Amino acid sequence: MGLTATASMIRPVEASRKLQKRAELMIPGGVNSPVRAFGSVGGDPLFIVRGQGSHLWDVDENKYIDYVGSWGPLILGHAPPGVPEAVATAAKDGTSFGASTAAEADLAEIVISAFPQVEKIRFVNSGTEATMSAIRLARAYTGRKYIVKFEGCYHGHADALLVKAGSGVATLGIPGSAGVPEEFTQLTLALPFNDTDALELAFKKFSNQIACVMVEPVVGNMGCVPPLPLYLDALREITIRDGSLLIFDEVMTGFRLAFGGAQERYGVLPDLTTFGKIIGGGLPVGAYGGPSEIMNMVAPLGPVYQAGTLSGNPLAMAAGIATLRYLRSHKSTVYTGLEIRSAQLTEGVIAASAEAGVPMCCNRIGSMFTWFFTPGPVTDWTSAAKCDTQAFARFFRAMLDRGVYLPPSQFEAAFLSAAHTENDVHQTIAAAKQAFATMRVGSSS
Ligand code: HOZ
Repeated sequence: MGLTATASMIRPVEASRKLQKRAELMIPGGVNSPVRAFGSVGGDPLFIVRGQGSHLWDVDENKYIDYVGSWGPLILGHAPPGVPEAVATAAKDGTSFGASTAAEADLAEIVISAFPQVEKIRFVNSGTEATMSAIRLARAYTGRKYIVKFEGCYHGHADALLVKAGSGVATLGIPGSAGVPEEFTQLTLALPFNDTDALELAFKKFSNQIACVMVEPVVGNMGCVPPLPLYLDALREITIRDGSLLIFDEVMTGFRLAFGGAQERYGVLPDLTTFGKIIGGGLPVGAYGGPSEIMNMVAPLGPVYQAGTLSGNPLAMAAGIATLRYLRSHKSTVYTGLEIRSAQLTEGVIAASAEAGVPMCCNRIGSMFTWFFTPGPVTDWTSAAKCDTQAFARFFRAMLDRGVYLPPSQFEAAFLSAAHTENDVHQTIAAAKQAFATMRVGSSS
């Protein structure tokens, strides 16, 4: 039941293991982002050689049905027709200029057309950059210092946001990060998600001092946790009442839950929106946007400084344009298909868990979901933290051995893409049935 790296009985892992050992000599933990190290699930981190459609192949020639999708952006699957070609065409003309190209306005036009509240947008290189810039802007616009975030939400690794964070921070079970002076987080108020009373209280105590409330409208970073009915409406109402800005971090949900993101799906419009890698078709991109009145405060028009040599780089713009144009012209079929297959998949696995007597629940919104190893319900970080993470680890490894790649943490959302077929869904449910059979009490697989 331990999490040590024992060789899989079912699939070869030698080549991945060898590469991991080599990487560990030069890169902390052998990885360039902590959750890739499989620390909470055990076993050998995968070294990927190729992705196509719904599948990944590793260096040991194992093939997996992929439900990570590069942590969300690959809504069309790996290397979908048109996207690699668009990147290759752009690359032939040069990879980066540190100067403007027409593609930036082309991508801006598509994002703005999908998000009515976004009149202007600034491209950056990651979700982390997007969220920290949006907060700087909110503070400048309101002239206030405090920010509100929610326990279990993760908005990248900027100092002020590493407070009771989800994702890798929750996975590692640490409260924040060393190297962040206490003074840097004193202006961050971390409240329980889905708790309107807690928010009311905070606004009472810090009336006219809170610059913004930043939230993942559907949380993906403590696993998938949707807002309770009318919760987002309450956030909207309370922030308007106090003159604070509401920021939706749609790094995961933008273009994923609907073409217009969670704000379209729930009908609640924030002041600012942050975006991530999906708008770059999986290449390194982030963005933040909102009404001109607020965005015009960003340099060079206004006093809020934010910059980046690679921001709006032509390769990422090309991949983003190709991805979003495809999504826009196939909207109804893509999102309907994602809904149907994701429901089949999640319900099939939960039925199998019930049959096997494994206490579990599932949260799903559209093609974003998590199987939690707790009877549930999971509505916030307190309930998510009740999960049996050891059971999740055993399930994760058993699924991997059967050719299914899930996020290597209980506290990350899984994603289905438009490339996943009914056959993938059936295979995954069959794998889950076998995985549950290996998880009987006392089993060490
Ligand atoms: N930001 C990603 C979603 N939680 C996790 C990926 C990573 O930290 O590498």
